[in-house]
Amino acid sequence: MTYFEDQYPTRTKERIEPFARPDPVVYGHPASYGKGPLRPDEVHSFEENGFLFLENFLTESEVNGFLKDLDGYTKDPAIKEREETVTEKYTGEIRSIFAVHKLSERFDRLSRDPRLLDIAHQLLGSDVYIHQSRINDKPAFRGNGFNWHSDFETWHAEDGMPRPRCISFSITLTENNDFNGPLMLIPGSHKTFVPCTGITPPKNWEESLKSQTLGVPAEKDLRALARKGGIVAPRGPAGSLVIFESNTLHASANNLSPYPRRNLFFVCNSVENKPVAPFCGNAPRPDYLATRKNIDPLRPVIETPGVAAHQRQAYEQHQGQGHFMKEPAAAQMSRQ
Ligand code: 6CS
Ligand code: FE
Repeated sequence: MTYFEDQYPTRTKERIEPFARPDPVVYGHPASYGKGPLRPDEVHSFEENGFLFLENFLTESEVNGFLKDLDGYTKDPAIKEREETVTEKYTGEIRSIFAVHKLSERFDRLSRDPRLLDIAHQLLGSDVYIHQSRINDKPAFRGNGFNWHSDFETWHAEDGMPRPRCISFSITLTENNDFNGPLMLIPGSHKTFVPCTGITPPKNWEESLKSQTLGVPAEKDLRALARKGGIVAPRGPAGSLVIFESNTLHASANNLSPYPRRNLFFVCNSVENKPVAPFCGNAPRPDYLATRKNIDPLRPVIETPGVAAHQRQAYEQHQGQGHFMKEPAAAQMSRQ
């Protein structure tokens, strides 16, 4: 049986000092960084900062299609009752809809669109699958924010994700501006793993998805990393894309503005990094939060109208050229 040593201890009683992540950010040899939709300088920027911001990634008509679906969901009582839908603690409004790629053909296609998939392959150096998808809907005037955290810290502790070989694609379905609680990131924070104190209670997600208290770094650790890297809040029109590394510290403030903030997220995890038993010791979270069943590599939907012929060719050439890195056997070590 393969065991994994816990290289990222967290959710402990006693404090553990932050440490440099032992794993790479971008997989594959730097000489092959250019093999994919991102330019080498974009790959280096992602590696350095832990995120990349691309404006106008989707066309207005594509965004309107997603918004039409989302409007339908927010008006549908059956969607609100779904286990995968998280509502706001006090207003009862929809806060997040998980497993959105399972809800509609349109979202499923986007999760397999080569414009995203090829970037995931380029950065993670392997086939990928959807670890999690969601829409975070921050309504005008009342949308609540998200506390500072590393997604990987939660996915490692509560989902058993062994290593940070995972990226999030966040697509803005509405403009993200100074006032409606845009995503804030700490550049460079992805290179440091910040263990968090506090034992994880069973079914923690029933609380944490409404208001996260566990897995929030200590203020002194946040202050130190923000002092080193600053804080950036990518703002731009609907259809923009933020690609961020699974361990990049991020948060977002409440939305007191009259402008809704609706962002779509797809999380691509390497097939070399499939979840094992949760490192916090609890039972695994539901599949809509962390895919465990039927983990098949994502294959492109290349008849997507928006995909240009050259992307299709690039994708097809990319296959079977050994660009993908297998996890070195040594990485799988005995688990205490
Ligand atoms: O627990 C999770 O998986 C979710 N929680 C946050 C705050 N970000 C990632 C993810 O949506
Ligand atoms: Fe997050």
